[in-house]
Formats: sequence, C-alpha cells, structure tokens
Amino acid sequence: MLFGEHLGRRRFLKIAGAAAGAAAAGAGVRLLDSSGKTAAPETRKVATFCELCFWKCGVLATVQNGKVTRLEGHPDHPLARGRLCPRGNGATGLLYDPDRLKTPLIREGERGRERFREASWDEALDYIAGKMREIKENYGPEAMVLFTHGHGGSFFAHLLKAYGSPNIAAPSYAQCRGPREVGFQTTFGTGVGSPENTDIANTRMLVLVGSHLGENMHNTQVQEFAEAIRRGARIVVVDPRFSVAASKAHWYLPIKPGTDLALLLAWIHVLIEEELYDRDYVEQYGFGFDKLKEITASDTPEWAAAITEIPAETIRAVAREMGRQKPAVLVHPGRHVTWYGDDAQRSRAIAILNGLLGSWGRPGGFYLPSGVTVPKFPAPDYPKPSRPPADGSGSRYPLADELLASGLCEATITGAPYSAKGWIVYGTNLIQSLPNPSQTIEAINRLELLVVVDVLPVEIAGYADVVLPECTYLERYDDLYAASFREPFLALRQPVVQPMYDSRPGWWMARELARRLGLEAYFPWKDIEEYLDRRLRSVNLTLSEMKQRGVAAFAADELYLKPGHRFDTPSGKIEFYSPVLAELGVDPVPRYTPPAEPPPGHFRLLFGRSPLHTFGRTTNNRVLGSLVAENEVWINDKVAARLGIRNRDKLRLVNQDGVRSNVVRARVTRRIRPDAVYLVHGFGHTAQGLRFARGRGADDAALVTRYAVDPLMGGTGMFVNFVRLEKEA
Ligand SMILES: Nc1nc2c(c(=O)[nH]1)N[C@H]1C(S)=C(S)[C@@H](COP(=O)(O)OP(=O)(O)OC[C@H]3O[C@@H](n4cnc5c(=O)[nH]c(N)nc54)[C@H](O)[C@@H]3O)O[C@H]1N2
Ligand SMILES: Nc1nc2c(c(=O)[nH]1)N[C@H]1C(S)=C(S)[C@@H](COP(=O)(O)OP(=O)(O)OC[C@H]3O[C@@H](n4cnc5c(=O)[nH]c(N)nc54)[C@H](O)[C@@H]3O)O[C@H]1N2
Ligand code: SF4
Ligand SMILES: [Mo]
Repeated sequence: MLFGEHLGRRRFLKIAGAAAGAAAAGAGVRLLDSSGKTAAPETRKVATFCELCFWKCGVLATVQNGKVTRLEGHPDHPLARGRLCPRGNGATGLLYDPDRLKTPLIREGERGRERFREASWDEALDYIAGKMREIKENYGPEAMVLFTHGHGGSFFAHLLKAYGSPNIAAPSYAQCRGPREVGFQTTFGTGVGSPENTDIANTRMLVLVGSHLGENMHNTQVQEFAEAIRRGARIVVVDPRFSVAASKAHWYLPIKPGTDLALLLAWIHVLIEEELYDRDYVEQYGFGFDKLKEITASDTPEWAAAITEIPAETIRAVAREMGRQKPAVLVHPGRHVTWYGDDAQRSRAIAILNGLLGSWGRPGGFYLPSGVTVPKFPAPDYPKPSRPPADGSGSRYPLADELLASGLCEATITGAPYSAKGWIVYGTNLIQSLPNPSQTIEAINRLELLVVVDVLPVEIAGYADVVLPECTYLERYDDLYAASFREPFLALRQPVVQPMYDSRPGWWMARELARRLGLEAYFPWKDIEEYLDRRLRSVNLTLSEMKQRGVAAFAADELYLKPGHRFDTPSGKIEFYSPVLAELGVDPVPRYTPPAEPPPGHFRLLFGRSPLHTFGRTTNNRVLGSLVAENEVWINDKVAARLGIRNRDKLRLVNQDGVRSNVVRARVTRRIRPDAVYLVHGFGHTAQGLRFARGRGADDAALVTRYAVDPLMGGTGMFVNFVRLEKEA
C-alpha cells in the first residue's frame, strides 16, 4: 500500500516524511540466501521515539547484525525534525550499559544494603501480587502508591487504577513544572503542558527567566531558539549565573536569587504606567486590569532595583523593548520552577506579563495547541476509590491538579490522612528526585512492600523488596504517544532489538500482575501488538503501517486566537486579578516576599542541567559519561580568591544542616554571582551497582534537606539550601 494514497484520504498532513519512512522501511528488508540464512550483513532502520528525557523525540535507529549502531532524529517527527540532542544520540550507552539490571531481584539484606538474590519472574511477580492482596485486605487499595515518571509507566498506572488506588504521582509535578501550570491556569484558564505551547519559532523577543535553554536541551525548543537567534530576535536572560543562553542575550540580568517576582512586578508596572501594554487585547480579553494597576502602582523599577540588584534603567529599558516588540514577545514560562516556594505566584506574574503584552494566542507568543484523541482499548470502568488521594492535592493544596509525589511520601511517614503501605516505583529515582532524601528513606522504612521497576541499579533500587528489570526503550513497545502540539501527532515506540538479559517491558509486568490479582479483565488483549493495532485502527491507522512510519501527523486547528475567544477561567477572560485566589485568602495579584538570606560564610545552592546528561539517569552511560564524567561546583572568582580556592581544587559542600557532599572539583568563574554556587544535578551517585557513575561529582539532592512548600499547590521549592565550602586535602 502506498503511503501517498492514504494520506490524501485521511486528515494527515502531507509531510516530507512519508517518502523517508518508506525508504527506511525498504532498507529493512532482510537479505536472505537460498538456505534461508542471513547472507549479507543485515542493516535496517527502525522508527521509534526517545526516552532519554521526557521530550520524546522521534528516532530512527540503525541496526546492523542485531546491534544498534546509530541513532538519528526522525525526519518526519515534529519534535525531532531530523535531529536528536546529544543525549538521544548517546542512548546506545544505556542499551549496552554493562551495569544494567539483568534479572528480577529479591532483597536479602537490610533495606538500603543493596543485597539481593536473583529470582525468576514468576517468583518475583507472585511475591508482589501476594503482598498487594494483603495490603488491599488489611488497609484498603488506597494504601498502594505508584510513583512513575516516563512514558512507559502508563500500564502500571492502569493497573493501580484497576486495583482501586487514586495514589499515582510523578516528580515532574511538585518537583518540577506544577507551579507553572497553576500560575498559567489561574490566569489563562489553561496550563502550558508538554511540549510547551511556546511559539519560539515566531518570536521577536524571548525573555528567559532562569530557564536555561541550551543546557536544558529540550530538542525542538533548542532548535527554535537557535533559529530565533539567527533571525535576530531580542533575547533577555535573567539568571544569577551566566548561562549558555545568557551568552546569546542582548540583555543579561544577573539577578539576586529568589527575587524574580519583584522584577516581574516592576515590568508589569512599567508596561501599565507607560501604557506600553496591548490595550485592545486587554480590553477585549482581560479581567481585573484596574485592580492589577492599583495593586502594582508602587512596584516601581527603583523599588525592584534595590531588591533584585538590577539597575532601574535596565528594568525600564527591557520593559520598553517588550512594549515595542509586542505581541510577538514570549516571556518564557520555564519548566523546572520549584525554586523558592512562591513559585505559583511567580509563574502567575509571568502569565500576567504575557497577558499584558497580548502574547497568549498570538504569533511569537503562545500558540494554541491541538490534540488527537485515540479511543482507549475497551475495558471495565475502574472501581471508585473510597478515599481521596493521600497527598493533599485538592485539599491542603487547593490548586494542585495533579498528585504530589512529595505529599505521598509525607503521608507514608505521618499516616495522615491515611497510611500508604506499598510503593511501586517505576522509572524514578526518588532518592535523588524528592527533596530531603533522609525523609524518603524514613518513608520507605515504614513500607510493607517496595517494588522498583528500573533499567539500572540506582539508589532507590537498593531499598526495594523486589527489583524488576525493565528492558530499555529500544527493546520494547509502549503505549502510543498522542501529542498536543502545533500539529497533533501520534507516535509509536517499538522494539528496535530484542530485550537483552532477562529484562521485560513494563506492559508485560503490569499485565502479569493484573492476572495474579484477578484483574485480567482490565488487560483483555492477547498481546501488546493487538492492543496497539486496535487503538490505531480507531483513527484509521494500523500497527504495520505505524511500524514503518513511526509517526503520523494530523491536521491542526487554528493556531492563534480568534476574536471573541472565551478563556477557560471563571470570568471567561484573562484574569489579571484572580477572584479564585482572593477567595482562598491568598494574593489575587502576586506580591513579593523576600527569600531568606544565606547565613554568614554560606552560599545559596543552585542547580540545573548539563546538555549531555538527563538528571542521574545518564551519568552511568559510558558514551555520555566519557564526555562529561562529573560535575563541578561553580564558584565566583572573587569569592574563590578570598577563600584561597583555585580552579580544579577538591572541595566538599557542607549544608546548613551539616550534610556533607562527595568530593567535587571547583570551577572558578566570573559567570556566577558571589552569593551562590551551582551544580549540575544527577551526579554523586552512591549506588554500588553504578560502577561508572558511583562517586563521581557531588549530589545536589543530598544537600537539599530543606524545602519551601508552595501554599497554592504543594510544590517543593529547593533553592532554599545554603552551603559552605570545605577544602579537601
Ligand atoms: N540536557 C538536559 N536538558 C533537560 C533536562 C536534563 O536533565 N538535561 N531536564 C529537563 C527537565 S525535566 C526540565 S524540568 C528542564 C529544566 O530546565 P529549566 O526549566 O530551563 O531550568 P531550571 O532547572 O529551573 O533552572 C536552572 C537555571 O535557573 C537559574 N536560577 C537559579 N536560581 C534562580 C533565580 O532565583 N532566578 C533566576 N532567574 N534564575 C535562577 C540557574 O542558574 C540555572 O541556569 O530541563 C529539561 N531539559
Ligand atoms: N535535587 C534535585 N531534585 C530534583 C531536580 C533537580 O534538579 N535537583 N529536578 C527535578 C525535576 S525537573 C524532575 S523532572 C525530577 C526527575 O526525577 P526522576 O524522573 O526521578 O529522574 P531520574 O533521577 O533521572 O530518575 C529516572 C529513573 O528512571 C530510570 N529509567 C530510565 N529509563 C527507564 C526506562 O525505560 N524504564 C524504567 N522503568 N526506568 C527507566 C533511571 O535509571 C532512573 O533511575 O526530579 C526533580 N528533582
Ligand atoms: S530532547 Fe534529547 S534526550 Fe530528550 S527526547 Fe529528545 S533526543 Fe531524547
Ligand atoms: Mo523536570
């Protein structure tokens, strides 16, 4: 069947890709000799999508003689556009990591001792199912919790819902982008989601408040950022550290950490005061503008300058440039925004600023994404849990619209509102991703069951009762990825090679557990191929076609606002003043509160990303690790001179609570303010099985013993820890 024929009849976009997809498929034909054995070296290309981070770029994998030899960006995939970031290119380092989990493991020693014996799948799964039955009988199904991060966790989420628990959370909400979603929801009635609906491709002015594109390597955004620079877009970077993005900026604002809200309010003030905002847009779509004006009347650049240490003239100049370039100005919402505990309000100030500039729903601001709905495989309705989630979302934290991983951890310790007794942890190393690791360990020690599903023997696996080895994304099917984007698309993950060792895909584990728990009715398919094919057929595709193409794009709806647009807020408008927040007794217009200052001799600990790594999940990858093997602690050069620290000196970081880091080398630089130090997150592993990464660099997470909880949504602000520097002999 020719792709072209199909494309005409369906709603597919005619993307250059169909031809490339066909070519790739052609290369996949095996060359057989007359005996039926493979004759020439077999080379084939298989389309799938990446899991080295959560952006999910389309991949074409080259397989030669059963080995993956090359990974490249899928030319038709809207998020890859023919290119991968360095991490995606280096995924073979995970596939062929000699330290991978190879077989199910059952704990033998004390928790955290990393002593296990090998077990068969039957034994491991029987054990887990037995414990899950006990927990349900003794405490109710809500006592089972699933922590999950990554695309492959969907079948475990399905399992837990079928079992009857509402307690499913990812660290990508309360430890990452949650406050941003709430800030934008309370303003525009909708969050920015993932991939973010930022129209960097068309912007005339991009304002990055902390978000460090170029180190944060979310592929499509970085590609668009590079294009924006080439096009001559104005770039503003606000960061206490001179980031890669800062090196491309027209204005670099080295802000005092934790004071961004004051800067944002001053920008709002200038736009209103000097009537630089988009008057027509605000009149048509805005709600509560007069109250915003009144409340921010004293938020002058002079006021903000004293707080942020950014000169008032610079604050004014940038605001005026925003006024000139509007509405194609994008004040970027960021992604990891759990910084200081006032994060939803800071994010809301960013949203308000965009609202004043008229950039929401306008070219160069935020486009309106469209999605594609793929009906579910028919299965019974989930049972209704008899108790609400235990994490505090929707109650203690009224505006949280996803569950809080940190809240579930706390509930496990306190037993309030009720106890969690079993955790399944899929694809998230909670010891490095939740704040205060000793609290996570305290929670784990109260559990009757801890199951860890991972690809590597990471820290959290060392505490598990049962470790289940998943095969990597290159060795498995997962559920379909239905993306909301400029043009909606569907992508398939499929095995590029057979699973190595005795590792298995997550869907298989979840279904096997369901069978043992009497929940097989929720997995009523013969195998995953039948499941995928049925879902694909409901949108006029087939599995065999998608196996060739990897991705199918659909026609998009209108990308930008049409007159008369109704926002999904209570007023139907952009809420510059939020009655919802007023009713909750919090600031209806964001107000600034100062962060705590570092104690004498201490520096604020900041952290971020390396372009070559994703958290701690790639630091054991020999391909990427050989390029960047350890992190360094960034220290201001004048501070270093005062302390007698030279570049590459060995140091330990000691935090306000006396926690000491691994040894880490100094990077003495002018590129950071004197009041802060900086680490790339994901290093300093302690797990014995990570034979490459273990002991290299320092772990920021270990030093995050304190966190500031966002009162609106329960996010855990983590830039509130202070360290002193201790020289290592
Ligand atoms: N290569 C790579 N890319 C990634 C990831 C990865 O692991 N590796 N992870 C992905 C994920 S999940 C996320 S959430 C994103 C995170 O990436 P982003 O959302 O872009 O950034 P953050 O990690 O919040 O911010 C780090 C930056 O904020 C600065 N900063 C610290 N304190 C302040 C402050 O008070 N004010 C201001 N204005 N700036 C401050 C730091 O100096 C640093 O440059 O990256 C994504 N992209
Ligand atoms: N201190 C500190 N804490 C942070 C951050 C920080 O910068 N500093 N960043 C925050 C942010 S932005 C986020 S999004 C979260 C991220 O938090 P996590 O998602 O927990 O990130 P990782 O530490 O990379 O853990 C991912 C785990 O998944 C495993 N894994 C990788 N591929 C697969 C797979 O295919 N299947 C399975 N089953 N497992 C797999 C990896 O081996 C690793 O153990 O952390 C947050 N917490
Ligand atoms: S941004 Fe990089 S690591 Fe993330 S999915 Fe894309 S290629 Fe993979
Ligand atoms: Mo994140």
